[in-house]
Amino acid sequence: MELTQAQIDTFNNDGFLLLREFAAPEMCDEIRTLAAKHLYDMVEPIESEEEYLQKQSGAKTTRRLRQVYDREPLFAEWMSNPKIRPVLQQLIGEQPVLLLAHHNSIMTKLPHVSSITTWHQDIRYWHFENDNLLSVWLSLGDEYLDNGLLEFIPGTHKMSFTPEQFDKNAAFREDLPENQKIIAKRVHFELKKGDLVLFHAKTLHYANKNVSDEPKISFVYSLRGISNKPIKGTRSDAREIAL
Ligand SMILES: O=C(O)CCC(=O)C(=O)O
Repeated sequence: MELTQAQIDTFNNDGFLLLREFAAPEMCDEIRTLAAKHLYDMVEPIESEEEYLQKQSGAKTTRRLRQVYDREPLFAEWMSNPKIRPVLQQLIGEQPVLLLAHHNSIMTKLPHVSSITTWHQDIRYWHFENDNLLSVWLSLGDEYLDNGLLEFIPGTHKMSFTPEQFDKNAAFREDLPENQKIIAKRVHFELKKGDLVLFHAKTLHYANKNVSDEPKISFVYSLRGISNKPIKGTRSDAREIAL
């Protein structure tokens, strides 16, 4: 598959691009079934809600299965899917490289116990020579506002912010009037099984808690352009796979 120039322009202008019905529903079901088993068995490494909220608590509510590339052959197959390669190449402008240190995850928002994912740029904890970085989000079921749908603020990947616009956890502060004007431009689009969202690592995004009765489960992985090297000695300087 190849993108049209209009789709490339949308990604470059907005910092995200939606591709409907990209992945086969049967594959999504298979991934979801395998993921549900890892979630149910709480197979480590896991990011918990308590860790995300920096709470000292013995309880552990799963928020994300980490390091999914090595968990199941089907997960690795999806992350190196040949159909998406030309799309990645078009958006990144050079050979894409899978980052196993970042967003190598199956995200979940469990009903009633999940938290809000505050406005943030993924790049906040990443360390590369430049920001030619993106993530691929695959919806494994219905995603809508009540179960924690992703929301984006168009154009924020091209904006410059001051450190004061973020809190100590690098979340974009909602209490500042200048930030509120930016947040007012938020957009969302409901997702169905197999839909894909590609988004730039600097695009501000957010997801509400899940107040529905079903878990929201999505697959997300990240890539860099081959010339955009990780900074030595940082968390980003880890195992990668050139596609
Ligand atoms: O909570 C979600 O579903 C979104 C997750 C997210 O944006 C992130 O981990 O960067």
